[in-house]
Amino acid sequence: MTSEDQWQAALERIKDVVGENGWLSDPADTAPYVTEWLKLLEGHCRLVVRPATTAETAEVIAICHEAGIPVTPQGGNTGMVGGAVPDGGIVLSLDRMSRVRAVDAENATLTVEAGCLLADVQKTAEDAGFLFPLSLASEGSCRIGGNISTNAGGNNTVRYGNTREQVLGLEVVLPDGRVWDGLRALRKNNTGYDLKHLFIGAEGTLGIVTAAVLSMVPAPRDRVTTMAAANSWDDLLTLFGIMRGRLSGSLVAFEAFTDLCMEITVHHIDDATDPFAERHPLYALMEASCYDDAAAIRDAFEAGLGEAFDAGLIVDAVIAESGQQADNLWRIREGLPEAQSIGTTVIKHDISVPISRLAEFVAAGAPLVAQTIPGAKLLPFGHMGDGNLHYNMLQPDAMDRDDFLAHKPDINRALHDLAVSMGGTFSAEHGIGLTKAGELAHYRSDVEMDLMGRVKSAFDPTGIMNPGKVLAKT
Ligand code: FAD
Ligand code: 2HG
Ligand code: ZN
Repeated sequence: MTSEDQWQAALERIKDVVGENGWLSDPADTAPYVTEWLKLLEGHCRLVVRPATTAETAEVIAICHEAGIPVTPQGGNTGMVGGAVPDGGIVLSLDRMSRVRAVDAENATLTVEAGCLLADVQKTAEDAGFLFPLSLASEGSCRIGGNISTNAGGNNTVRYGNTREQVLGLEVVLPDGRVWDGLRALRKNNTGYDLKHLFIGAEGTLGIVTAAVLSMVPAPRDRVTTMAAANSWDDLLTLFGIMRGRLSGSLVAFEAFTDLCMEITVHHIDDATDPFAERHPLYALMEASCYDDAAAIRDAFEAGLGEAFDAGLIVDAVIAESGQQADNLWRIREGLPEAQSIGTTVIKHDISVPISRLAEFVAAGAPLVAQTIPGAKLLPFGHMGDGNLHYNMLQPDAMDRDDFLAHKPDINRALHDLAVSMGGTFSAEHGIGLTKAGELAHYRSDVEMDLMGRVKSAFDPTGIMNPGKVLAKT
């Protein structure tokens, strides 16, 4: 038998395992699974496999292991770094594994399958009287297995941390088809290496997450949302310090964006309206959760904003008077990922630096962009309260798309060098995937790359799991 015959036979066995609703091969059906959300990369695969259970997933992976077929795991395919884009082999989509297996209110935990939409996980927690605090603009289409595999950040991390902080246990199909049942719902468990942390953020290179035990937090009784306008990043940084001091653990989000961001979302996104009478260079969107007295939180915000006005740090501010108004303020921020690329091309960054150096990064980054891509329009926005900025830029009016994108490696390197020189990193929340594997090898030390390579070969000695992602093909 040729290896092609062996592959063909293996693919037929996979089809038998998952049944006729569990696979797709027609290019019209597979297209959404091989094209990434950003539409910059298009992959190819022999089959999209959609198992309905962990047992089916394990059987499929055992066959792939035996035949040496590469596997690209996929959740909602909303990733920003090409991690779910296949280069041959099969796409293993978790989209049919979307059951909630258990809700334990006394333990404040949920057990869900990896294909649950993040929005459904949030709703399940809400129905049980809790909050599942992970919140991303993609929550209607990303899936919890994808969130876990990218250790997604998002908008509430100032208070609740990244996805890693919400995960207590995992069930994983290993690259040889065995199932690791680590679905423990424990908050304390010091029994050897904590294996789940290796799979969180591994971007599908070590195994397939099929289910997770997630920790819920008490549902806040209310929230207070406010937006302030400022003239400089330095002023916003000082404002953040004031608000963090006054609100302490109640501060959930501190997002920042520029006036061009405001302009493009208001222009492109339905229901996004500028709450201010005049335009300003910068805006901060802040939210606090109220577990006790909403009036006290509101007072703290008002006092903080008053202090910032008196010090000349902000020039205007609005406090939402209703949930609807709060949602409108969030609409501006959450519309940005979509709005920024309508009718133009965007080069994205996902850097983080110590919060104290964020304004310095913005100031030092601007001339680098001007030198490397004259005329590029800067569009920085993001999770200022975490020191994580999407230091994005739009195509200059006078430059065509291909010329603009040709500058990407140079501007990436310049800005990544800058972040690293400030004690920061080139990838704060989106991960490495395909597009940043070269940067990982460049910036991580030989010792780190050696250890990561050993972890990879220990879990996946034949290299079938998401090849070329995180660790570049050698
Ligand atoms: P996919 O894109 O399908 O996969 C991502 C990676 O995980 C791939 O490497 C894939 O192989 C792997 N993977 C997926 N499922 C599994 C599994 N079950 N087992 C093993 N590996 C798996 N990200 C943020 O961090 N913060 C944000 O604020 C944010 N906002 C966004 C807003 C928009 C509008 C969009 C489009 C994206 C945003 N993202 C954000 C990026 C993206 O939504 C997240 O990275 C998300 O966690 C990806 O989930 P997914 O289910 O779409 O995963
Ligand atoms: C966000 O924070 C996402 O909105 C997407 O991480 C960032 O589009 C981007 O660059
Ligand atoms: Zn982000």
